[in-house]
Amino acid sequence: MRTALALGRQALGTTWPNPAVGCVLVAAGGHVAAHGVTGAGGRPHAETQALAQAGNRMPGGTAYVTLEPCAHRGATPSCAEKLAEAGIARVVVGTRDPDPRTDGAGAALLAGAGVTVTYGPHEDDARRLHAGHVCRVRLGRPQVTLKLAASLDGRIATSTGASQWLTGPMARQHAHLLRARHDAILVGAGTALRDDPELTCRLPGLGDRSPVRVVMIGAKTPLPSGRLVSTLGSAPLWLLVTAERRPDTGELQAAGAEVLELAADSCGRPSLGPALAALGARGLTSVIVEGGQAIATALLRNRLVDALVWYGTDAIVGSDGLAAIGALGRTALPETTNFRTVRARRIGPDHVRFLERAR
Ligand code: AOF
Ligand code: ZN
Repeated sequence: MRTALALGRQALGTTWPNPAVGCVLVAAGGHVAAHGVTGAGGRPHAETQALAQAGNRMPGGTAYVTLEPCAHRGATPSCAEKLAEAGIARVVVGTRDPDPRTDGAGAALLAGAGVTVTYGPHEDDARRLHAGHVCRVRLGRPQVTLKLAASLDGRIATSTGASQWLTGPMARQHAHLLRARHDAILVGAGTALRDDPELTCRLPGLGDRSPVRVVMIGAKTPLPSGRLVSTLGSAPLWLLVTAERRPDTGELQAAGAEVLELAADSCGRPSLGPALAALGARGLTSVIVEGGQAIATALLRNRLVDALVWYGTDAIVGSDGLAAIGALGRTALPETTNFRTVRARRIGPDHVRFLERAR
């Protein structure tokens, strides 16, 4: 199961609108007969690929699958049917698939065919691997992870706005890996203008793993230009705009950017809830938010952040620097304990903490 989870994790960011499932097939004799992982764009499913590799070696064998095998038939039989047909005796499932076409029906189909089905081990890891898929199925929006790089005192820039070199090269490479493992990256137009970022994954060998770049356009913020536009050939660019700003986007659309029109909030920006729902409807299962302060604060205020990746440096900037998070208007202390650290480690001279929303 750990191998299957690792396979799934490697495919994160490449399989949307489908989950990144990993599968390991062990033949009756106890040796690994095949591996499979969901294909780019979501098809073929992991089990299909593994079964094709295993040929006729599976009677009496065991399948380890990170997500409950699907029960729905498309052009081909469901994965649950295929596993049973291959003569597999036992299927070990990481976590249940909430997709209404499966949601227990995959396991039931297997059990009905005489296959033993068990859940776990490592169910927590399987849930984490498929959190984006589960979020999209249950809430209709992608899982939202907020990435921040802040000083010891929680500042993301000095009073002059200098922020680019806050964390060291190792933390920055790690952040590029995060980009590769998410379906999309979301920033506000202010950040796009100030930093002129590419928002691509530039790790050696992972150049083709850049996520969809999504920019939230406010009532007055300038439209993206510079690197986001010049790199349109290497990664998609989606613009979230209100009806009011839509007429401004013709040129960018002609250059290949996609424009999603949304209802405006009270400040004339696209409303966050509907914006995320629109991204979910387009198939995105996970987005990583990379700034700036306004969008991070608005997402937190609306309780739309599911996870945090918080890079910390040993620098002290002072209260004249820019705070990572703006005013939230929270007064009662219990309200402020929203996240818990699930993992933390050093990364070069810096630290990284992974936090999840405490349910
Ligand atoms: C599996 N194995 O590797 C994946 C599964 O549009 P379709 O027909 O490809 O079905 C998509 C659904 O299949 C998706 O919502 C999820 O429930 C499941 N994904 N299932 O058995 C896989 N990726
Ligand atoms: Zn399937």
